[in-house]
Amino acid sequence: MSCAFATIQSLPLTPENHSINPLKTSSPFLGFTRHLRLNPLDNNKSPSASIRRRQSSVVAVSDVVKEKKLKSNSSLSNLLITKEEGLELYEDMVLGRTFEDMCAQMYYRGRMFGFVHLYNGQEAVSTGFIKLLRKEDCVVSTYRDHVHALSKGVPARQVMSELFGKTTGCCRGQGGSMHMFSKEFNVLGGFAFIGEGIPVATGAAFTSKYRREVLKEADSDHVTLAFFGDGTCNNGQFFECLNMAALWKLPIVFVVENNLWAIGMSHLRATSDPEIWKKGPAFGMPGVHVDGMDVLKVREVAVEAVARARRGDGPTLVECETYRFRGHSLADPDELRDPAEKAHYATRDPIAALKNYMIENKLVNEAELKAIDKKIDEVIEDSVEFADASPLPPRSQLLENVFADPKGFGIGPDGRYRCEDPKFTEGTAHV
Ligand SMILES: Cc1ncc(C[n+]2csc(CCOP(=O)(O)OP(=O)(O)O)c2C)c(N)n1
Ligand SMILES: [Mg+2]
Repeated sequence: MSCAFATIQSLPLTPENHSINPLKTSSPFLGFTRHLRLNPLDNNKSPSASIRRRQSSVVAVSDVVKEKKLKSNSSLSNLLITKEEGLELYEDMVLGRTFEDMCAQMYYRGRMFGFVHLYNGQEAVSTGFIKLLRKEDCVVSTYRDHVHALSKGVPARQVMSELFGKTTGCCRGQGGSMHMFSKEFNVLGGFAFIGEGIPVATGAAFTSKYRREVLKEADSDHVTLAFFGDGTCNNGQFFECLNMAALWKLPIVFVVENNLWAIGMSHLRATSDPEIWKKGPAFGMPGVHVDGMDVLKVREVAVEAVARARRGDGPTLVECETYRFRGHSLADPDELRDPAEKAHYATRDPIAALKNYMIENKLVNEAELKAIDKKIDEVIEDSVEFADASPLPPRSQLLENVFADPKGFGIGPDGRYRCEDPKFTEGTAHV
């Protein structure tokens, strides 16, 4: 696998090899990509039709397994994971999915406020990457951040309480859905502005390197993962940070969760070259495309990308092709995406795929997985009860950590909090 990374990195960038196809490398997991021949301006080819055409080249777990079995007569010696690893991945994905389903219920019952963006369908990315990390490693997320925080170890109680705006939340109820933060677990946010987290992650990676090389702290080998979406890759911060990270060989992995949509804008219509992974080699770092609906493949790529960062070899850009099973946020009726496209990805549910893999390979039985489902149901129920019973922050906490002059901002000329005015949020964008 490392050989595939080395191949990508060491090639000189010429027009001939600019479009490197890592499928030709030695690993079936690393960097396979489609040769997109899409013209976003061609009206005869709708984005969704193009997406459907691409699916033929997406490799499923079962294909990889078949391939491995062909190479070896021993079916058990060549499994992609151990039973313990499989159970850990399964439990983490079920935790993410069940948590988000509960969020939807609580949101529609008016228990949480503001915008809530769910992660259903994308679990293989969070689990495949974050479960490989150590506690000291950092994760930087977006507004779709609950599941990243959970995978990193932030207890469900703290995340749910944060969503309920309670003092027991991981930000004492001051952050809400889009701003998960945990000093203890090194979750550096939750960011509502797209691309805003990428420089923060780059700074965290710089800190690790500075500590090791300048302050001579030999144990400072922390890795930072920056998660962000396909739409965000058209923002300037993305390019600036790729440049800095490559220039300074920072211990960071840029993880693009390409769910094909930025709110209602198709990735294929918005991006001049939709193959995001290619931007890695353009900056002198490996760029990898992976099937983000397949936790085992994501993990295989993540193992190498994280190890590369930890041993001081620098950053990697990983594009995970995935799909969100719900609308952009819980306020989005999700009427723009083609039902056929949604149905297609529903058949590629990453949790069902891992479950089938483990059962087909006799790593686990149904009863063992059901026991995990039940345990997680209890964890989520408990998180809701805990959040419900927790106190609301005092009003005096409202302006804590607000650095702008509260007069005119939080407090009006009459000395009252502006948020008490029923018209306070009038005119605010609803996305
Ligand atoms: C700087 C900035 N510009 C615009 C927005 C409005 N906005 C909210 S979500 C979003 C789309 C982001 O899409 P993507 O990066 O693909 O992430 P996804 O929602 O698909 O996870 C936009 C443009 C924003 N939050 N921040
Ligand atoms: Mg997107």
